[in-house]
Amino acid sequence: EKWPKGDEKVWRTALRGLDTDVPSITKSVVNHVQTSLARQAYNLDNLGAYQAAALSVRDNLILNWNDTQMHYTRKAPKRAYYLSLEFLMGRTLDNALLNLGLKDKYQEGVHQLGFNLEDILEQERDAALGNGGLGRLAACYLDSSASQELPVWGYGLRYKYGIFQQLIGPDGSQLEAPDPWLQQGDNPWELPRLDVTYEVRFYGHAERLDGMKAIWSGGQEVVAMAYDTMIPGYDTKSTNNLRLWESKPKRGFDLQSFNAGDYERAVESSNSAEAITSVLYPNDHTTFGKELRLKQQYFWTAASLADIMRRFKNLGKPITEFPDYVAIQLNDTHPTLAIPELMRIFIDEEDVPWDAAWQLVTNTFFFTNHTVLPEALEKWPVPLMQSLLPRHMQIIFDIHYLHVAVEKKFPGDRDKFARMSLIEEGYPQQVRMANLACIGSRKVNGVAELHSELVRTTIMKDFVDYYGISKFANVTNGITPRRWLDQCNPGLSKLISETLKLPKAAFLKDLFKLEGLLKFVDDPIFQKKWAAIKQSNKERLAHYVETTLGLKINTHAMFDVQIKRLHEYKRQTLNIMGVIHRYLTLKDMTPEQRKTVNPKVVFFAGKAAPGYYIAKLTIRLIVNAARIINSDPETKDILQLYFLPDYSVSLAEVLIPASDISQHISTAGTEASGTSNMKFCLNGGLLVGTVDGANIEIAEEVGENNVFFFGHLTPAVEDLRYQHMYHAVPIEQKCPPLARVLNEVSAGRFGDGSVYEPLLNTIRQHDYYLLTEDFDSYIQALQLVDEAYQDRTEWIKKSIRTSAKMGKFSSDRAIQDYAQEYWNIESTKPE
Ligand code: GL9
Repeated sequence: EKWPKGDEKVWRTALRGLDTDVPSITKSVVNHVQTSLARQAYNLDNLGAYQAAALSVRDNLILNWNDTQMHYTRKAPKRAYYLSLEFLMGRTLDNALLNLGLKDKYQEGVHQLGFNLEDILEQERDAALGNGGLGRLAACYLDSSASQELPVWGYGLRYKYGIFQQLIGPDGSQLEAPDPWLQQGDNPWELPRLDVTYEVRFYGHAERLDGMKAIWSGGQEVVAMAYDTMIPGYDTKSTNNLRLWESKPKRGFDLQSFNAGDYERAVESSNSAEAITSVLYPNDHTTFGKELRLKQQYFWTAASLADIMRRFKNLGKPITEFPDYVAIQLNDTHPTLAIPELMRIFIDEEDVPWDAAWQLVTNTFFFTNHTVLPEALEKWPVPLMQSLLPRHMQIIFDIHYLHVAVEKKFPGDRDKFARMSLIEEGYPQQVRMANLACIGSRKVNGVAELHSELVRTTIMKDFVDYYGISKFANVTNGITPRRWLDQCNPGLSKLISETLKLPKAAFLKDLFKLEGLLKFVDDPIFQKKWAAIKQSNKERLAHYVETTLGLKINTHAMFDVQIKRLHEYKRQTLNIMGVIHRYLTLKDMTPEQRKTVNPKVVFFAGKAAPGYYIAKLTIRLIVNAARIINSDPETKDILQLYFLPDYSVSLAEVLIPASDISQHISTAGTEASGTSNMKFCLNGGLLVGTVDGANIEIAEEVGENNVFFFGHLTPAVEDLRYQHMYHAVPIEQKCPPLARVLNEVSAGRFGDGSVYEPLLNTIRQHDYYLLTEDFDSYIQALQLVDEAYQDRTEWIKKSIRTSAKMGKFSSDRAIQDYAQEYWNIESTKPE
């Protein structure tokens, strides 16, 4: 058949693509107002303007996306797939404009139409399909993959409700409201793929056939439907895909029960299918063993693997070449069921013998661990798995027996064998997902040097003995400099570009180029410009706080920021106790003494898991302490305290560029990496922190004299905890200043003290996170921060040096590492 059909000349003109001059942009926006939105062009609000601009930008993305995907199909390179239950994307429009290089033109275009681009951008709701660092890391990695023209797709779930909206109640407690992020009308950034669907089975029975094969049948089937989100690369046409699955009932109604007159049951089964992708679980670092969560995990891995398998089969290659075309990264243990699922496909559907199938599987998967906290290690009860996924439970037992071979390598070491087992004994028995992920993957990595070392020496120690060290490596996390410098801090990005005499793309694609700034550290004019940008970012934050909370902030004070999920190990309690200590110290001073004190504003933001009682009490204490401190006429000019509700990616984009100092103060050995620490430094903020996670590598880059370190080191933590358990010294002796703070809280200085007893007792009693051990050195470190800030020129130099040395922490570097050392994939781009 002739191609194209019809008149070739007509086709060629029609296919010319989109013009991106300003008149074409305004025309496209107005067209979308009139057609896609069916609205009156002369009577448009900011929301309408946002929607039309988004649709217009999307047209560009779709064309690039089509070309990129077509190119991948034709060229058939090896591809990598990033399986993550969380993608914390934030807003898209600004990022898409910057990556396409169209921001200035859209700014001009919408201006001509009577709108302000900044106001339009504010209309977009965050896509908050993640809890924190792990989900935001996935988002940064997608940006870096596309920007480096790597054939990488993300796979996740399209939750109807993202992370809950946080409200603060009248008594200062966190309240949770649902986040119906899709209810703004259409989400312009996703393409529903009515034709990309797979059936996913639950329950039923698995019948063993000859050999290792089985037939899994019966039970309940639901449908997974794909929604595609375009991921534009920066300064390239390459546009990758994030495919999110939505669950739907197999048929609108179960006709059989409908016919039987059981209308209610018919509707019920349709409800339960939809429930699977209805909500993101809001827990971080804890697992609850909920059946619906396991359903989410299987639903997502089964649909993703079916999709990957279909794409592989279209290549027409023998099944034995699967790992030559497919690499799959498991983001934590959440997608570990992909391992038995791929075994099931190979054995039951593709007739691959067991050993060969295991060989293929273990050459396909790579596993990243994101925490060593024991409460985060996923385990699923065997009876639950047996009922929900009977065939997978068989396969896991088969892998388990195959794995019995470990006993041969370490004969007689029954303890070691028990620790390495896939099945934890007990009532009920449980499947250990980290062990399964480890033995089913080619490589295992942690997310910062210290963390990877802890993975090797603690949770994976026995496996290191068994497989050898080379299977266990490190990839230090990174952040995308597009969003976390250019987008959130355009002033700084512009100054850097002017100073280095380089186009922005040069350092945004090669962050090591920032080192060029070191030459200007002592240049007073440059210092002044650098400081002026920080100042205007502080004013931008103050404006935000004033318009949203109605509070006035002293922008000439030092801005001290701690923003992250509320968790005992992250020690927001240490911070708030430090603030109260500062308040009490100020109160002890004479008015004259107070006049010599440099003012400081302390910001907190972050969500607590809805069931995490102690974390929620910490929020309540911060909010109520803020009410007292901010209204104390003796101190309010020199100490202010704010808890900003509903922390999000968008709020981080305002807070981070405004910070002078930020806090990363986890008990040593508990924070795997942290990634906001990198974001603060990139934007010229300094760190006060413990010797933990990526703080250590940041200090290696910028020099220890530019970081305010304090506290005990990781090797001391275990012994200290042991002492606290068995030879506890009362807090009054151990740490009198902290004891005083606790007593003031207890005595009701910040509202009914009895409310806080359970929180205070975590410190008085076992003090598992060692606040009493680190408090004194913490206060000293803050003292040094105060002193350093007095010498403003020296501070600015530190700030410039810090930012200049952030090259290593670009997610481009991290993704290159994965691409070369793990996935074995190469860059490739459409013409
Ligand atoms: C985390 C670690 O706690 C962080 O230290 C790390 O930077 C990120 C990304 O590797 O992963 N692991 C984890 O479970 N979360 C992390 O942030 N939790 C959340 O995302 C809430």
